[in-house]
Amino acid sequence: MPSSFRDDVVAGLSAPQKSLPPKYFYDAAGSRLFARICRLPEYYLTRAELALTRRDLASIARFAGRGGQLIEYGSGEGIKSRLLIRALRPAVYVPVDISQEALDAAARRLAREFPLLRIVPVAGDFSRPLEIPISRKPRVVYFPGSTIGNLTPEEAHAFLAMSRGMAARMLVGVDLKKDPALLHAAYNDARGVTAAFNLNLLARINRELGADFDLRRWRHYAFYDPAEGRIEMHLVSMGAQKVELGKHRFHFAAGDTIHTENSYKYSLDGFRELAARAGFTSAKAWTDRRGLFALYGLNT
Ligand code: SAH
Ligand code: AVI
Repeated sequence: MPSSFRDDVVAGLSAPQKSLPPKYFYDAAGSRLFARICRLPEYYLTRAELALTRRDLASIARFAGRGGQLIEYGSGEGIKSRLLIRALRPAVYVPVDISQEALDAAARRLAREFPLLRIVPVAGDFSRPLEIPISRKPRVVYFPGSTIGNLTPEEAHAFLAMSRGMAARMLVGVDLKKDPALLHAAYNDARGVTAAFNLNLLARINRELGADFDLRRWRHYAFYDPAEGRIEMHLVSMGAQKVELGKHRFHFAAGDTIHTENSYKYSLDGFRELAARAGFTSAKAWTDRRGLFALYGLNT
């Protein structure tokens, strides 16, 4: 049975190391905050992926093939999608996103820009089996933005294997290992937008589930763990406090954290190995000029 937001929150806050699934960041407010993150000077990921996609668009389109079905997971605002659609001219575009608001807004914009394109949006959680309308045309799966980095390597493996069953080719955006200072800055921006994005998860739990998190008593904390190769995002309790959610009571001591997100960073070879384990026989990588980010073209 699919678990609900409430069940996931109660389960996550009941464990010894409290955690919340990052897919719940993206309500309407969270999707707007994420769109602001993408424009921050410190958040190089979006600019680097856009730059390499623009520069290598012809070769990316040759790899992906034209006129087929483009299935995009975690399409969000659809900025990169627009570039790809222009170059690939797919017959059908299937954006998949958990955020109904982001999905609707992007589909409306793209329909205006590409009036002849058949757009079939699917609102849902890509970590569970989803009904994706499959056409008989050649299919390519697009998973940009380093959203794969928010999955554990085991989940990423399962996702790649699932995609391989759906399309012979896949394009995946992957954030690369780099100077930890750059990584740290990207998740600790000076304007505090990432902090607001992180705290919005608690605000959403208050709004939708009627909990009573006092947002003034929580702090955003993000750090890079080089041994794990990941950014960890947490919310830290500023003192002993109790939070009520329906019949549940959660107690937090000063310094207790709720782990809200991992963002894995891969080496070029590390991701190639992951793709090979998931059954892709070849992996081509396009990188930006500073070597910060890679877009992989995977082939079965
Ligand atoms: N592709 C865009 C957005 C990345 S943000 C870019 O490259 O900038 C991650 C996106 O994935 C968000 O739009 C979020 O709503 C969506 N998302 C996160 N977890 C998801 C899940 N489990 N299922 C479906 N969509 C998810
Ligand atoms: C969507 N995802 C790839 C972002 C990331 O970089 O892990 C989410 C994010 N978290 C904090 N800033 C951005």
